[in-house]
Amino acid sequence: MLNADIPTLNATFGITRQITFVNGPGDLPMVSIQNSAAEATITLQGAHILSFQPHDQQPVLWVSQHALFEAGKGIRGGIPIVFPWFGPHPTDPSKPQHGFARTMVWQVLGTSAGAEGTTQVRLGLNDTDQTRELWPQAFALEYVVTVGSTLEAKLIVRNTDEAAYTWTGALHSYFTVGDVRQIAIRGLDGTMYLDKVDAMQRKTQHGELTFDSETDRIYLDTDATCDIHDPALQRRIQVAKQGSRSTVVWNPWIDKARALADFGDDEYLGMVCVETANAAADAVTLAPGAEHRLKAIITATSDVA
Ligand code: TA6
Repeated sequence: MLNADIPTLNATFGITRQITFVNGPGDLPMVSIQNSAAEATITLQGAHILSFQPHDQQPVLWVSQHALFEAGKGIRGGIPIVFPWFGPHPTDPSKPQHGFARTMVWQVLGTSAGAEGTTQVRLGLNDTDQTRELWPQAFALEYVVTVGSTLEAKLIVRNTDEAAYTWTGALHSYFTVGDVRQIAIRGLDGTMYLDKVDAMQRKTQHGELTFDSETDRIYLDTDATCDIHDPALQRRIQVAKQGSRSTVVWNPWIDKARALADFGDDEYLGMVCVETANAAADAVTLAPGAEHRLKAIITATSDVA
């Protein structure tokens, strides 16, 4: 069914003590999920996971204090969905950066209480006149979010068109860290990357990744799990993935943070993006009727070894 008002969404898809539909920040309709393991919220605009917090952890996802919660605007933080192009549009700079999936209103397809106390929400987005103006292809997106002690986010892209097409995208995950200057990301040693802050030069990662300046990299041809080691918060966030050949790592550092209206000047210290992506040379081509599954599996543990 097409999205209705909050009472109708609750009557149709609510689950007692697990799933409630509410007006979230900026009055954007939002799914609020609670179960024995964790809490999470997802706005219907953008199918945007805003928060995920296991009961024994600090918030796993980061959202800026300056984030905009407005119809048609991207939200700075959480997990924006990037589709059908990653970064600027390849030929038309007037089109929105990172595509349109993050700013469209998604439909609720279903909710369920799963095994082992998990809770699942399924959201969908199909092409419309509005999307076809930006990108002429026909598609059906389904986003399956499973909340338990681990957060699983699976984006299924189905080509419902009559011809093959190619897309890029990402689950553009923003993570909370204690102090980005102290963290280390492990899992990318030996991986080639495009360095966006150095004219897209191709470079190779040596050892773990640490941060002392603006960092914006597309690691290519990697299906590795990444671990964010965070001594300040004394925890490790593991980002495992499926159907993803790229991992994007981003921290805007000082100057870029200041230049972004929806990003506090000092907030770069408390976040890092580790994105489950298919970008640049890892673009996905789908035959008519074919589908692709892009999945992030996110687990926080109190462990800094
Ligand atoms: O994924 C990294 C990136 O593409 C950066 O280049 C940076 O600009 C960031 O995404 C945020 O993009 P946004 O359009 O949300 O401001």
